[in-house]
Amino acid sequence: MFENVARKVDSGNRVKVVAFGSYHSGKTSFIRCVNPDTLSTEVKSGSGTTTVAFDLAIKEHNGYRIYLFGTPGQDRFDVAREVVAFGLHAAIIVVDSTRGMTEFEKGILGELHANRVPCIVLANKQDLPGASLDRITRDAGGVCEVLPISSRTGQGVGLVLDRLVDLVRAG
Ligand SMILES: Nc1nc2c(ncn2[C@@H]2O[C@H](COP(=O)(O)OP(=O)(O)O)[C@@H](O)[C@H]2O)c(=O)[nH]1
Ligand SMILES: [Mg+2]
Repeated sequence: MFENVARKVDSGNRVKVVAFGSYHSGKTSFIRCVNPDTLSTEVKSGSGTTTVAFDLAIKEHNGYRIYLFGTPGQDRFDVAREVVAFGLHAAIIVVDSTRGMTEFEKGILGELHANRVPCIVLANKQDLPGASLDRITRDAGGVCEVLPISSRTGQGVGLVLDRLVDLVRAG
């Protein structure tokens, strides 16, 4: 899925970041936390809502213009994920820290790592009892940085943007 990775930033300092993660890990919430004006495509599903295309937040940060895309987490949307991921500079994997990394999330992390895509794992939902940062760090297997966040309270979100810019700058 990651054959088309952008290694350079254009003259407008535009950076494409794509958020992955299983169903209900908090991708849409994180992207809304970055920019509350986020455009989303959600439909009613069961007792809640689910993303059927992608979310997009645009955020100026440290001299860069970050385009943050969210992908649908369900298995059957693999083609949509591939389309949204095209030409990305960096990726984040949003994980629900109360359930640990899913096999799907571990698979995406492995694929990102194999293709040398700069990546951060976000241990989301740190505000909930039962959230474990250690477990997510173990699950990630030391292949990339793991940052604790809460998309509900906003904890850690600014640092994620700092680190993404650092990763892209480092190439
Ligand atoms: N307590 C808590 N709930 C969260 C957090 N992030 C997301 N949620 C909730 O988890 C559910 C799924 O979130 P959503 O952003 O739609 O997940 P997505 O399927 O990955 O886009 C929603 O009910 C959110 O309100 C968080 O950091 N803390
Ligand atoms: Mg969503």
